[in-house]
Amino acid sequence: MAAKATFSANRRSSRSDAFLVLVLFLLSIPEGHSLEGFCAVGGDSDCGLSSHKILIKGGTVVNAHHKVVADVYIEDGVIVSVRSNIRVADDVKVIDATGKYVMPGGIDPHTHLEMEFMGTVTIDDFFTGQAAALAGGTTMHIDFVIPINGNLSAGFESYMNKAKKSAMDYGFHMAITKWDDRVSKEMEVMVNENGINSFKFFMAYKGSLMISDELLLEGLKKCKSLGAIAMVHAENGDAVAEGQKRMIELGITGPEGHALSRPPVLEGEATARAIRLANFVNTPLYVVHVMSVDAMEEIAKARKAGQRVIGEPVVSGLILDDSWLWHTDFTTASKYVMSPPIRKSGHDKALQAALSTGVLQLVGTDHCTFNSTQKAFGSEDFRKIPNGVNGIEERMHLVWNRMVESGQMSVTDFVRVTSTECAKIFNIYPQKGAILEGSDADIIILNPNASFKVATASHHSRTDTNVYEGMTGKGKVEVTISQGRVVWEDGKLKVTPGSGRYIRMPPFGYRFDGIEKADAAYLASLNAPVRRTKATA
Ligand code: URQ
Ligand code: ZN
Ligand code: ZN
Repeated sequence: MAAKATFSANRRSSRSDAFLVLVLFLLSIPEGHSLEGFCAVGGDSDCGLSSHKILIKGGTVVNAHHKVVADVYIEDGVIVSVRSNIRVADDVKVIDATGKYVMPGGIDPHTHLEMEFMGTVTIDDFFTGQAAALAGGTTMHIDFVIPINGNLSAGFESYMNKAKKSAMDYGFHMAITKWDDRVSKEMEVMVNENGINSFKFFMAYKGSLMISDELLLEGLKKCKSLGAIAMVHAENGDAVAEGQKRMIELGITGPEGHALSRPPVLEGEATARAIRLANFVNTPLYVVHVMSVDAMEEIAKARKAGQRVIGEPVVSGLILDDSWLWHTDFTTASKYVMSPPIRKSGHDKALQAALSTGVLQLVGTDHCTFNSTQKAFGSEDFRKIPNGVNGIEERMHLVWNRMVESGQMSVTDFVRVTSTECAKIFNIYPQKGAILEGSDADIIILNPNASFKVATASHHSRTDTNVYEGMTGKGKVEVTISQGRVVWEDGKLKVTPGSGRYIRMPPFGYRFDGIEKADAAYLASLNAPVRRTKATA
């Protein structure tokens, strides 16, 4: 019921607000920043803010549960009909999808746009990051609000401002970086008034974002009471600090020191600790950016034992290995610095297998881009290299190529791990993550016979490097439809700043079903307190 109420409330976007933001945005474009390929005020009619009527004809419509050859008719940003042989009037744009897959737009559960981090700010903002996303077939993302000096409301307000230039739908998780009564009360406001249903706890980044086990326990309890998903960045931050000291003492100051200072064992330890604490509290746990076999196996063990644990691998962990960090060119090596680190060859294959067998559930990017000038802040000391890699534009292509094209995953499972599961976990399904009548018209058309190539020269992110540079593969997103409008077609992007909508995510998603019954069973099993007769002296 709650999900339904949000479903329509989320649609109450104001076109005039969007137009105002567009004008303000255009006035604020820094000199030298090219708008080529993006919409401008007074551009052609395809670029306008008006909705379209679209018929997608003859494609294979893929949902996580089913695939079928059918037509899809869209009007006013909503999917109106999914069936064969839909007939339409002449004013409807018709797209022939014969021989192609028609799938829900990707939802990236893990991004950091315009985030202040390690003394700088990620280079992609809510416009450039989303433009890149749309060109790669992702139509919604969930970004992480970072509180300002621990203040959640100030952080939320700041991110709502940053997101005014959005060109597609987005939602927010929120980080918790300190604990007191005010934070606890503000979490209630975030969930009950501001549409946030997940909180991230950093077990690493000592001295900045890292929290203690005591705080994590308080946070887990609070999340449970609010029906919010607790998320963890799982690395032992104290041990990472020790590992960094060790590397510096050994004279290892380059990017390889990053990987060597925080080995898989530290990710495995923190993952196991977070899982056990979540088990103790009996609340769902979402482990972000699972990068190692060590962490994955802890998740597998807990899930096998019946615990509600969700594991999110990211594209970099699935596709890359750490050999790049040993590259002799600093600019090349430093672009691969992220945390937890990209691991040795072998971890990638194990994570792919875990994804294809359901041990891990959905794929994010952790899109957190810094350009080569920003990465060079750490040219003398790897501890100062801003952590993060790109991926928001490449995720759909790389996952398709590595998982589906290779035969490791079905097409329906591709939809599940890139879109549907995210919508379900964060309680916005079937508004998002499905091609069903009544769902939002966020749709991609993928041609399995066309090829893609990743190149900095042609990507849409603002960054000047790409960790997937030169990669090629089969399966190309030829059309992206966002909010019922074609925004990517024939290699051209038609996006409008200010047209994106904030998607509220209600609490108590399906991962909470039955928790109270499990709690009641636990209490009944205690067989305590024991009634005793008074001890006689
Ligand atoms: O840890 C993260 O998720 C962000 C803050 C930084 N990027 C990264 O290296 N993973
Ligand atoms: Zn993290
Ligand atoms: Zn992240």
